[in-house]
This record gives sequence, C-alpha cells and structure tokens, in this order.
Amino acid sequence: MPPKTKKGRTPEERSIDPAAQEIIRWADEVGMESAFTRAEQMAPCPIGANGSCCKVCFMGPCRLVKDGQTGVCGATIETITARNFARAVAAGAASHSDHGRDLAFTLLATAKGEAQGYTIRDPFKLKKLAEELDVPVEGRPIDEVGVEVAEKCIAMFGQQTGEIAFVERAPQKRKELWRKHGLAPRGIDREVVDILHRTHMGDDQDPEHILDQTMRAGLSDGWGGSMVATAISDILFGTPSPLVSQVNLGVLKEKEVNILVHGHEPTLSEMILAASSDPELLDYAKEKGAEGITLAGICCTSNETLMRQGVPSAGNFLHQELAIMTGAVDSMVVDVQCIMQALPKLAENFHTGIITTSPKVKITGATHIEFDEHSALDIAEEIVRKSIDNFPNRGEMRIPDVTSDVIPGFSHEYINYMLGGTYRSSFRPLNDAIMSGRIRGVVADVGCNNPRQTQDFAHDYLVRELLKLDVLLVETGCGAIASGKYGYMLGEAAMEYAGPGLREVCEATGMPPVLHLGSCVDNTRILTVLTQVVEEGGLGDDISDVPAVGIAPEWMSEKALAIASYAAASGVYVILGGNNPLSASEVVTDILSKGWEEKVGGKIEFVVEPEEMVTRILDHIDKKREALGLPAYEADKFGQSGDWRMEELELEGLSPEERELALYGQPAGD
Ligand code: BF8
Repeated sequence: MPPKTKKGRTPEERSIDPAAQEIIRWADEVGMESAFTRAEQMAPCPIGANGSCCKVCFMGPCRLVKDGQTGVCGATIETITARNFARAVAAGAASHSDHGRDLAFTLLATAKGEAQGYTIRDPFKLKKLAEELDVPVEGRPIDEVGVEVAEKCIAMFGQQTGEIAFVERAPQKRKELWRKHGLAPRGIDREVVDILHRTHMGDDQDPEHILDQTMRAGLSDGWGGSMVATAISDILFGTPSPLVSQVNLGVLKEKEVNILVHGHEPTLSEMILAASSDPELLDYAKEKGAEGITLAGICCTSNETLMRQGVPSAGNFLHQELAIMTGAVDSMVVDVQCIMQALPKLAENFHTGIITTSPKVKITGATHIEFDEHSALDIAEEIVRKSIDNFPNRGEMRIPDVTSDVIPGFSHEYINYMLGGTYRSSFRPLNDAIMSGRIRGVVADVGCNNPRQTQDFAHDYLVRELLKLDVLLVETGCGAIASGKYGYMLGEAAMEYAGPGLREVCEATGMPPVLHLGSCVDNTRILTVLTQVVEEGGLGDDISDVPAVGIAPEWMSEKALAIASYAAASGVYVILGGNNPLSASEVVTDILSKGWEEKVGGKIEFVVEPEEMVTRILDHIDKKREALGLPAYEADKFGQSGDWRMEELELEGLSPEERELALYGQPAGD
C-alpha cells in the first residue's frame, strides 16, 4: 500500500528546513493551503500508486485489485505495470530531451547572429563537440562551426536508424553490451514514439520486452537529449567552475525588487540576469522606491543560474509556494517543468505576478509573455520592468532570516582540472583514493522533494551518514539545493562532515566532499565522470564495475524515473525512495532489479527507509570493491595526516592562553 500522509502534520514533520517551517507555521495560522496540506487532504489512489490501473484504452479504465485478475482485453498485471512505468519514462525522457532540443535551436540562432543577447561563451567546448560530431573546425569562424554543430544536434533528435553519436562516449564494454541486447539508442523522438506505440492497446505485452525499450528510450535521453542540453548550455552560458553564492528563502530582499526564475531552462533566465543589472532599469527600480533588483531561482532554473553566474537560490521544489508566501516576490517567472498549477491562485493572496514564458506552458491565471530567442533581451527587459512596477504593490512581508553559503559549479571539466592542475588534469587522484580505500565509493544524490515525505529529511540524513563513512557525494537537482541549505556545499568548511579518509583526500586535492554538478539534465555529467573514472584505469572496465550508487530519496517526477532507467541501463545501482509504483507486480519489480542487473549490470530498487538505503548502498559499494580485488574498507585506517594534524603540530608546546590566541585570535574569555 502507498504511504498515506498524516493529516495536520506539524511544520517540523513537513520539512526539516527552518525557513520552510517558519512560513508553513504562518500559513497554518492564516489557513493558507500548500502542497504540504494538499498532500494531507488527498490520499494517494492505491490502485494508481502501485501501478495496477490501466487506462490505455476506453474499454476500461481497468483496476486490477485481485490476484489473477486481468483487464477487459486480458492484460495481466505484469503488462499493465510495465506499460505504466514505460510511459512515465517516455514522458520524463521527452521533457528532459526537449529542453536539449530547444537549446540546440538557441545555439543555431546564436551562431547565425539571430539570437538577441547570446554569444558563444565556451568556444573551446564547442570545438571539442564539433570534432566529436565530425564537423570540420580548422580555419573556420566559430559561428560557422556553431551552425553545423547545432544542425547535427537537432538532427540527432530525429535520427531514425543507427546509434546516436554520443553512444561513442560510453566505455567500450558498455557499448558492446548495449549492442548485444539491442539497447543502443536511436534518436529520442523515435525511442519515445516507439514506447507510446508499443504500449498502445493491443501491442507489446511481454513485460521484459516493454522494459527493454524503456531502457533504450532512457538511454536516448541520458546519452542523447540531456547530454545535448548539458553540452550546449555550457557552450552558450559557460562551463561551470566553482563560485560562491547563497541558498534559501533569506536570499529575498525586503528593500529590493525580487524576481524569481523557476523551472528548468537557462535561456531566458540568463537574459533576465543581464536585464536586472541594466543601469537604466536599476534607476527605474529606484524611482519606484526599491534599493535594487535581486534575481533568485527555484528548482533547476536556479541550479543553472546558480552554478554558472552565482545567482542565489531561493530553494528547491517545495519552496515554490513558500517563496510566494513571504510576500516579497514581485514576479515569479516560470519556464517549463515542476511548476505547480497552484501558483497563480496562491499569488492572488499577495501582489506577486506569475509570468509564464514558454510556448509550451500556459497556466490559467498567469500572465503569458512568450519567450523568443530572437528578441530575448527585449522580453527580459519587459519582464524586469513589469516586476519593478509591481514593487510598490507589496503588502506585509515575512522573509525568513535563513541562508546558507554554497560553492556550486563542479563540471567534469573542473573536477579533472581540480584533481590534476592545468597540465595534468586527470581523474587519477580520485581513482587512487577509491582504490586505497580512503574513499569507500561514490554516491550520486539527485532528484526532487515530495510533500508525502518530510522535505529534505532523506537527502540530509543520507548525505550526513554517507560522508561519515568516507563516501564521496555528487549531487544535482533539488537534492543539490537541499545539501546547499544544510551546509554540505561549503567546500573546505564541509570537511567537518567527512570521514577521516575522505577528508584526507579532499584536503590534499582541494576537492570538497560534496560536489554540486548542476541541474537534473546535468545527471549526464555523472555519466561522463563515471566513464572517465573507468577510462582512467584501476576500477574495472565498465561503469557497472565502479563502487558507485545513484539515489533519489524524495523523487516525485517522471523525469526521475527516466534518469533512473538510463543510469541503470548504464550499469548503475539506483535506489529510489518512497512508494514503489510497480509494487502491484512482483514480476516487474524483479525485472527492474534482478533482471536488469543480470542483463546490464545496473538495477532499480524502491526503498522507503533511509537507514535501509544506507545499508544497501554500502553493501553494494563493498561488493564492488571486493569484485575489483580492492582492500576492504576500514573506517580507522586513514586520517592520521591532514590539516588537523598540522594544526596540532603548530599548537604543540604552546600554553593554554597561547593556544586560544592561535586558534581564535583572542585570549579565552574575551
Ligand atoms: O528537474 S529534482 S523537483 S526541479 S524533477 Fe523537478 Fe525533481 Fe526538482 Fe529539476 Ni529534477
């Protein structure tokens, strides 16, 4: 049975975030609803929640609630659950990848000189991509190269036959495995349509066969559409490298115009950033009584602007309504994905304007100002001006005084550089650290918030426990923002959470123990990191050999299932928290775990309790270490050197007063 959400939960039961708790408490007092309260009022439908509802034709919908029951057409519970899962993955993969397609069109318009305000910020990455796609580079102007690269990327989406180009990026053994099982993907459009076709009434009825195509479609996203999104975002807006910023609702400013960008695409938000520092608009803001303009983000649009430009993040998925409830948001500008329909109605209680901008997304009650890259800067200026006009309409405000510093921006290019420097950039130090056991293994903590769980509890618990046990964390999406909120993304300052071996490595290399790798489409960076780890040598010859696990403990979106599918098909053990949407069928649950593990070396499991997740993660990592012939992990083996030891040596022989002075810059008691 799916978990019900207890009615009338306290703010502390709804979120572990003090900023969220403060706003939730206020909302409870005034009787204002949010996803937290709606989740309590709306019990999840048990038939849909376990995958046993079939509505692919109109002889039904059929609800299979008894053993051996079938749908009107005779469909079994195995077929129905597999079809439901496949369709969710198709929708998730389509969403991610369509975002990549739009970026490819923006690159095309930019390279043709038709996109207002955009330039190619990372020509080096563009040239590398060009070489990979067999686009000649030598002696050609960068824009000409850009046009051809964009056209090749656009063509990749509709590629009807053969493998997409980025399959070549995978380790040799992985490619062979995909080819052997017929999983090497064609273009995303073809793979998604294939799923919709074969799950139509009267088509594919073999659950394993349906789920094979699910992996293939997932792969066309992970190694196709999403990879295009990451590559082109870096080319257009810059490949991320570490910078300092802040997260949580306290980034909103009482005396400034606050514009929140929410959704997933960096295209318009980058232009809004440019417009919000325009001196003319800043003067206009002052005329209206504001001291300046603050731009901040929510969800993955936030991750995009946070990791590249240092634009602060107001929070993750469940902060979107809470931000409006502060009364301090003048405009919430949304693009695509993870935007709650509740926003315009909620905003009626405040002065906040909700502005939809994507040609794909209109929400009743919101103002639609459609984005067009050909006049992007003009549109961005219009939005900023509208936000400024709204500033004098503010009523009472309640901005929680809660922020945390973060250091995001760890692209795989930067990780390479960080570990080896300009001339010897390499994953060698990371591989060596895993091989010695200083780092036990690597966990990718990704994915959403879900109001049926306590916001951020599972992310926080898992990160804290795994760090202690010398596990290196890489993060994206709302998981990354959660870690930012609780101080795990402070670079050097986060060392205190790391176990002794991990800490030693981080101090020696300057690598923080928790790395922010970007937005959800940037889970492709994790695939790239894993491939580079394999290619570096010493940790097996396929992704499935690496002691690594992927987790999405608070997932809620179809995109999370798409990511899980391509990660598993790439050889990763994936653990998803919360309810198992396939639990109506043991057979299908087993195909995704034991079946896929046998076939592709990766698998998906659903685990409710975070403690159990830790146990399974460590078991898997230790099993992989053993299979590689690496020394078994020993908690106390390392950590005899490091910064703390240097500090100790420096303090040796000092009097207590001198120690205080050396440590705190003042004598004790002052
Ligand atoms: O794409 S983690 S709630 S914001 S789906 Fe959505 Fe989930 Fe957040 Fe980013 Ni990803």
